[in-house]
Amino acid sequence: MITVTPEQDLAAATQYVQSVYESVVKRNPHESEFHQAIKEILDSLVPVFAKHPKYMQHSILERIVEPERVVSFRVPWVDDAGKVQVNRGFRVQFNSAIGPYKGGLRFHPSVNASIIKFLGFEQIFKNSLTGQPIGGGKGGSDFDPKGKSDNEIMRFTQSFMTELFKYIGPDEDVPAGDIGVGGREIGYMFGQYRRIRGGHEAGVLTGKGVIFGGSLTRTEATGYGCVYFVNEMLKFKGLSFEGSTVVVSGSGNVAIYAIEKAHQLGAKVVACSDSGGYVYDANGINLATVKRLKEVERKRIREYVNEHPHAIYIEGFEGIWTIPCDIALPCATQNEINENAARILVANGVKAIGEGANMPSTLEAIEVFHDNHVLFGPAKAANAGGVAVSALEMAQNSMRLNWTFEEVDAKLHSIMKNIYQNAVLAAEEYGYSGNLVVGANIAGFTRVADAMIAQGVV
Ligand code: NDP
Ligand code: 2IT
Repeated sequence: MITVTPEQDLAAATQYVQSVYESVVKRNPHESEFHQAIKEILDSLVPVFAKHPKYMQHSILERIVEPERVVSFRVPWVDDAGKVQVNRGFRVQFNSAIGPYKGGLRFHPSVNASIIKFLGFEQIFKNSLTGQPIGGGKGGSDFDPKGKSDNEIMRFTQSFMTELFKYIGPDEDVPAGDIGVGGREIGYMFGQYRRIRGGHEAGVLTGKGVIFGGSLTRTEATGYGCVYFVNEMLKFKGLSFEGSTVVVSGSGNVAIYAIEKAHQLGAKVVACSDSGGYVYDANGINLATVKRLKEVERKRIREYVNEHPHAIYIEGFEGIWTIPCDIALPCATQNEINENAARILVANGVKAIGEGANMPSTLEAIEVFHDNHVLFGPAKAANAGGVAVSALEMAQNSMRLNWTFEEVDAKLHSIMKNIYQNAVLAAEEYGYSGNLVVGANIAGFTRVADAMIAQGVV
């Protein structure tokens, strides 16, 4: 009888993962963000394949890296000057093994197939981690909302939905917000969907206004959830937010509510940013000012110093990571912390990182954090609170009732604790104790993979 040693299992799994990665790169050339997201997950799954060859036998990886459907479409609209503008819209429906496709829409000039695919791929595992019945998807457009009038935003979103509505529905695919898409945009898209469909299908979008089916706490969920997650990591080491210095990048939806919760837990957040630059306020960021500037007036963060002259504004957002802090919460965009920024954070004594944004740290930066024993909460786990409460919004819509802010917040808190526990346990089970990247990827993957096996080759 031929016996297979654990080393041989590991070698076979490593080879399998490498060959799938190479074929993804070959079939999806020039999609660097997508390759990066695939590499991070695949590398951490090697021990799973070594221990459970059934996933290789069922070709789960080959299937999971290929989206179930990709839609790309023209979005024509007329600007305020009467000129016709054309943008490109996307929806990537990545995996529906455990529920309808679920994930945000991003409006940003950088949006392309690679970015939507990386986000959609990550979403599969994040959504699985929440324990809710939601599959993975993502969409968006290269439309730039900056400087557009309210009417232009409405015309664009209506045109976008006029095409997107064919592919979505409360049981098919449920979009929500992401960069450049908040309550206003969701409201206009919901209005257009309702008009075309001729029915009030509240569960088709999440992040809606509370008066037409939105969930209380959805606005706060990603930022609050990220801080709840980091709090679990800190507690494990006998640390806390109380009295700590925090740096948060971004000043959008995720950043604002991460700052709010960090302040509530007794921390001092000394900096935040937008794509133009960052503000440093040694007294602690005045959140009321940031909320008004960003949520109401839609202005630039540099305006903060006009109202708080003791604070300073520095052009260029990358420099924010040179500010000494105990806890860093990247809440702006992908790859905003590179290896060099990670080294500076470590040299300045950072103790914990919580990824509010999607894939904000490069693979090299993550390695620096792990090598230096910095507590690291990866995006899929740390920012899953937003989509988790989106699933709670879907549940409320199906039941035609509304939970209170406190009820939803309590559910969010317990979901974030569970995600932390599951990531810790999965990491331990596979011999990577304390590595939450590996733990989150494995815990998220196995649930989807088992559902795929149970449902046959589809
Ligand atoms: P917002 O549009 O509300 O805010 C984004 C913030 O990040 C803004 O301050 C923006 O500055 C800044 N930013 C965006 N792109 C860049 C860039 N290329 N370089 C530098 N700064 C940039 O988006 P959200 O807060 O919703 O999203 C932030 C991150 O969190 C994203 O990675 C998103 O995918 C992720 N996320 C969001 C969730 C949600 O529920 N909204 C859930 C989970 C993750 P400016 O205004 O100047 O562009
Ligand atoms: O990245 C994300 O998880 C989101 N942008 C939120 C998705 C959602 O469906 O609420």
